[in-house]
Formats: sequence, C-alpha cells, structure tokens
Amino acid sequence: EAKIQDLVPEPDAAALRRSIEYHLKYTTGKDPSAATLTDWRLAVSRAVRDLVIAPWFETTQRVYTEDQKRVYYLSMEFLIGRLLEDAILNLGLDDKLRSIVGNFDVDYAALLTDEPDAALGNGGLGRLAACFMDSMSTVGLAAYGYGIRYNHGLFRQSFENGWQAEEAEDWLRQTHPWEFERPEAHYPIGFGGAVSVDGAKATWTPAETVLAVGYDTPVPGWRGRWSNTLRLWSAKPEREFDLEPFNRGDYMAAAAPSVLAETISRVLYPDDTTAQGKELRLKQEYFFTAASLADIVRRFLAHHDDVAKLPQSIAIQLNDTHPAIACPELVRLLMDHHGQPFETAFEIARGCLHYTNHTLMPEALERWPTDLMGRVLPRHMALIERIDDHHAKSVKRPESVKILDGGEVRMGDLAFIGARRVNGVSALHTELMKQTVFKDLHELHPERVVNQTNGVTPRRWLYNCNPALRSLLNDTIGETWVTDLDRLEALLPLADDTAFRARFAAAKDTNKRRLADHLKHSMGITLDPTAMFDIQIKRIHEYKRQLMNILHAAALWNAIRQNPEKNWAPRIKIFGGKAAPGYVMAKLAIKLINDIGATINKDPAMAGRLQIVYPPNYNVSMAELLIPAADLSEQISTAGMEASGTGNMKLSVNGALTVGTLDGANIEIGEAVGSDNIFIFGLTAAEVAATRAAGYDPASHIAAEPRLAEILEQIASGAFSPDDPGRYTDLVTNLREHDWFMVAADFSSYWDIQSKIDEAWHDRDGWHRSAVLNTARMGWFSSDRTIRGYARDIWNAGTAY
Ligand code: DL6
Repeated sequence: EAKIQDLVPEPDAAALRRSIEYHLKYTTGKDPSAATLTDWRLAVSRAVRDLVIAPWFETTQRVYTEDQKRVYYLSMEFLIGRLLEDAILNLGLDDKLRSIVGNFDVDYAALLTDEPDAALGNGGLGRLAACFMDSMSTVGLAAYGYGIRYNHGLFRQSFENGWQAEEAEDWLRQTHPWEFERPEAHYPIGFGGAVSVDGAKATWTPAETVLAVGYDTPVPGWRGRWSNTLRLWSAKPEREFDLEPFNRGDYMAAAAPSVLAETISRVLYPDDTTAQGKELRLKQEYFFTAASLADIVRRFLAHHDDVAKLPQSIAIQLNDTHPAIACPELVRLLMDHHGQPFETAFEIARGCLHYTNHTLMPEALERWPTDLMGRVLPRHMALIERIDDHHAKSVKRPESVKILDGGEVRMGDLAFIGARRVNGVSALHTELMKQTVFKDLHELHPERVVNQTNGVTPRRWLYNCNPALRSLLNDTIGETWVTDLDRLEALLPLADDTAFRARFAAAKDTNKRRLADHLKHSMGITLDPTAMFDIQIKRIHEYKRQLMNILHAAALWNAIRQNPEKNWAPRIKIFGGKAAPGYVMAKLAIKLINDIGATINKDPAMAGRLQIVYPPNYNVSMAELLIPAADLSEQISTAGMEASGTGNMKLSVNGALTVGTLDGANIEIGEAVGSDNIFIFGLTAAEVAATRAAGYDPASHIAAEPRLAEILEQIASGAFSPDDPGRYTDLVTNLREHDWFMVAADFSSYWDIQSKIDEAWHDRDGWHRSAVLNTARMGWFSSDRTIRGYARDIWNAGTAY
C-alpha cells in the first residue's frame, strides 16, 4: 500500500529552482529583472503549493474509495495567518529555499513576511479552527473546513494619539496563491420571500438569491502525508448586472444585483458589535451554513442513496452558535427536497450535528428577533417553531427549555437541542455550562454535554515560530515531538541539568533579541532583552482585565519612585490586542494603557526598571514573534469568564511562566506544570459567584488597598491625561461603584503574586528550571490530542496516524 507521505517527492534544489522560474514566467508573467518581491513570493508559493497537490488528490481518493466517515467543521472564522512559511517548514524545504531564493538575489525573510495575514477571524475561536485544520490533517482524519471567504478580514489597528483607529484590511488585494476557485461548486442561497403549503409539502420561494462559490485551499498535514480541504464561500450575484437600467444609463441600478450579493461575504464582523448590521450577520451565517450543507449532502448522495444513513457517514461540528441554523436547514433539505417526514428529518439531522460552546457570557450567546428570522428565513422560522414544540413535547418541564423566548430565537438552545453532542472547551467551562447556561437542558439530556479541552498546533506554535527552541529540542530528544507532543516529557530530567538550562535560556534570549530588533525596526523603540518580557496578548475585553495589568504597572511606577533603590526586577510590560470598534470601554482601556505607558516611558527614573510597550495591529504573525520571547504570560481573567484560552497554552509550551487566575484551561495548565511553576492568584469562579451573590462592594476593597486607591485617584484627577483630565472619570467611577469584573477584589492578590514573581526572577536558575518544566509538561495541550478526543468521543471517526 502506497503511503501518502511517499507522494510528496523530495524535490531536488534544481527542480525547485526551475519550478519557481516557471511560475514567475508563466503564471505571473514576469521576467526576473522586472519581478517585484511579491511576484517572487507568488512564484515561490506556487512552486511549494504544487508539492502538496498529489497528496491532496490521494487523500480525497482514498477517503472516497474507503468510504471513510467525513468530518465537516463549520466555522464563521478561520484565523489562519500566513501560509507560505508554514508550508515550507512542514515540507522541510526551509534550507533549500533559503539558498535558492538567495541565489535569485531576493531577501528570503522579506519574501516570507511579504505575505499578508489571512485574518479571517477575531481571536480564540477562529484561531482554534485553524489549529484544528492543521491537526485533522496531521492525524489523518477525513475532514473539510467550511467558512466564508471575506474580502476584508479583521480590521487593521493603528493608534492615533493613543486611541485605536480602524482601517479596512485588504488581504485579497494581491492574488491569494493558495486557493483554487471552484466555479462548478456553486449553490443558490435564498433569502426572504414566502412559503406555500400544500398538505404536508411546503415550498419556499425566496425573494432574493445569491450564489455561494467555493474556493478551496489544501491543508497539508505534517510532511504532507495527508491533506484536507478548507472550502471558503464567496457570495456572487446570480447575474452580474441588469442590462435594461444599463442601457438607460442608470449604472448604479445596473450594478445593484452584484453589490447586494457581494456585501454578504465582504467583511468579517468584529465580535461584540451588536445591533448594527444584525440582518447582514444573520444572512452571512445562513449563507455559509446553507452552502456547506448543500455541498455535504451532494457529496454524500454521489455515493449513497439513502439519506437516513447520513449520520453513519458524516459528522458536522458547529463552531459556536454561528452555524446553528444548520439544524433547521438540514431538516428543511431532508423534508422539502428528500421527502422525509419531520420527525425522521429531525432525528437524522440531530444524528449528524454537534455543537461547541465557546462562551458563557449571555451577551455573546446569539439571539435573533423572531420577526427578523421570519422575514429573512420564513421556512426556517416555521421549522424552528416545530422543533421547539417537538422538543417541548418530549420532555418534562418544557417551559424552562424553550428555543423561542420573549420574541427571540435562542440560538444556543437551538444548537443544543439539535445536536447529538455539545461540548465545552475546558474542564471548568464544561462544568459551568452544565450549572449555568445549559442547566435545564443538561438535566433533561445528561448524556449530551462532554468536555474537549482546547489545544494548539505544535507545528505553528513551537516548531515554526521558535526556531531557536526547535533546534535545541531536535538536538536533545529528536524530532518526533512535532507529531507526538507528549515526547517533551523527555526533557523533565534536564530541568536539573545546568548545561541544558543554559541552552534553553540562550534560546529564550535569542527570541527576545529577535523581538527587540523587530520593534526597533517597526516602532523605533529600544527594549533591553535582559529585562523580564511580561506579555498580555489577546482581544481587549473587560473580562480579560488588561485594565488590572495596567493598574499594576501604574502602582509599580509609584512604588519604584518611592523606593528606587529596591532590587526591582526590570520589567517590560507588552500588550497586544484589538478592541471591537463598537466596544467603548475596551477602546478606553487601550487609551489608558497608552496614556499610562507614555507617562512611565518618559520618566527617567524608570529606565532599566519599567517600560510599557503596545505594538499596534496584533495578529497571528505578531503572535509568532511575541510568544517565543515571553518570560511571563498574563492570563488574568475574572474566574469563570474565560472559556479556555489558547494563548495561555502557546506561551507556556514556549517556556513562559504563567501568572493567572483559576479560570478556563489555566486550571489544567497548572495541574500539568505543577503549582511551583505557575503563579496563581485571585478569587476562584465559585468565590466570584458567591461574592456577587452576597452583594459585591468594590469600595471596601479599594479602601483596604492603598496602592489601588492611590492610582485610581491619580487616574481620576487626570495625572495620566493632563490634556483631558476628565477622560477617565466614568471608568474610575465604574471601578469604584460597580466593578463587575472584580478588579478591586483581585488587585491585592495580583500585587502580591507579582511581588513573588519579582523575587522568583532574581533566582535565574530557578526561573529557567520552571521554564523548562513548563515546556516539558505541556505536551497534553497539543491540538492533535484535542482532535483525537473529538474523533473518539463526538464524531466516532477514524484517524490514519
Ligand atoms: O475555544 C476557543 C476560545 C477560547 O479559548 C476562549 O476562552 C473564548 O473566549 C473564545 N470564544 C470566542 C467566542 N465568543 N466570545 N466571546 O472567541 O473561544
């Protein structure tokens, strides 16, 4: 039997060189003397892409021939970042290409970074989907990712006088060389209109139809031994333009059909933006879900004839509630197109569907007004009512578990009721799901909720982003850790080996210098690589408490000025992250970080002691530079609010020590690395809930913590905003009087743990020992383990490797 990895021929340098020349000339149509850096990048990308085509075809064929169960991962977001370097390292072509590209007199590093980030996601949820795609291919699971090919991904962030400014992102301006347009894979997707009923048969006549056109990107697993597909849908008009208004000279009206259609896949919604564009968001969700289901059913029927057998052949995973319309849509297809009665259709659909919940925050759980749903998707609205009734009739206490509630469709409940399995993304999160948002549904269906703790791909988040540590690991324990991350355990005894620790520390130092060089270049600032790099990188959100971190910086500034001679650990606090454009408090927090940062950074007494750095436009590529350079990882959410976190895993496996609350996957990370190698502080989730229930009073905490009282006073009086002293009045009042995220309650504990961290930093051997132990014990957090868990416990699907 031919192994798939044998199909990626190891190209010799001459062949690779010829292929690049070929693509430059015949695909891009450029002469080397006229080629731009981007022309070269496109040529190299195509030469590399050619190498994964054979295993891609081979995988598809094998899955068809063996009639393997296929997994379909439906996600509004795939935060994949850059693809070229990932593919090069995956195929082991780095050295060869560096020399070939150099011989063309082209800067190899510049060529790699010329690629724009594919920022088709907001944060954790979208990046998890990208890690899962990598892992599904690496473990050899037959899978498709389905999403939207947004013309504009997550906005570009800049700072204007310290305030976040947003600009449209434009990743498709140059050709995207990794995708193949599939004009033949197109589906009409309807909206609005009316439903006519004739006996048991319903016919939906939409008022408006757009075409969903697929674009396929191969996703090769490690060393190209298996390759799945990421299929992203782009919306196109059914007809490009109307001739009649054109002939009249009304060019706007002539182009109307295409403008309307293309709006659907035009832009990724930044999350937390509510109200605005609600209808468009619902249309986006239905658009990609309906296109994906049509494609899935078509593929199934090409080789099977009985739709009742769908659940044996396919498993569909809904990444959050965004594709939750899948349940009524699949029921609709089965009833209206395949003649199944409602009950059968619902059972078939439920047999295929599974739902991952990523947040317990009520404001992030989608709800659609019934009138909107009824107007945009009239057939689905009727089916949701029917599903709701059907479910209510089958359970005791039906009033507590209605999908339709107060004039709204509760998408979380629809997803739960329509799914065979529902999972949370960390042990704590799954428990809290059972106790809070899905309490009643869980009691009625106790077998349905399962946990699958998140993971991250060790390819991108260790092997690729951290060449210094990669070499050390390969030298020390061989390369098998790349697909078997538990192998990192072999490092355990080396934590006590002075020579190994020194090499480990040297790798960290290399990464810190790499980051310092980058920031020198991009921002013109100087970082001392011997200082502690204390890093918080994630979306800006009140529950993630970037505010607490910057308040700590301000308190530290006061303390250092009062006692400059104390042996302070030199710290550089680095922030990275974007706020949703409509999220006023988060944008104010950004301004506060920049205001406090400016004050600290210009104080000569802070030189060599404390510095604040906030590079704008945090994205996947920036994360690849920051994560390997971190000494300290800030994971300080209000306990009970961060579903899992995945940045926490990336940082720890790269040898950063975590300062964190007992929240999300921090708890499991703490269990893995050991309590001596992580800094835990603050209220637990149960204590947060009890404190709230008892009537939380932030003022008493502030009164008991003079450091916090002092900085709040300074902020309120305009010490950091002399140009606008009242800028933070509301923010401070909110902290003093409400403080929903319990910054005041946790501040003392945070201050104390940060003081312990200062002490620990001075014990260099102890610090490096803990850093080695973090890397050594993080193997379980590979997304390969997570995917094997889904395959076993949820999808009932096999893996080839
Ligand atoms: O599961 C992936 C990721 C978790 O690690 C984060 O803890 C969680 O906040 C994130 N959730 C989202 C979606 N919604 N909100 N808010 O991005 O999912």
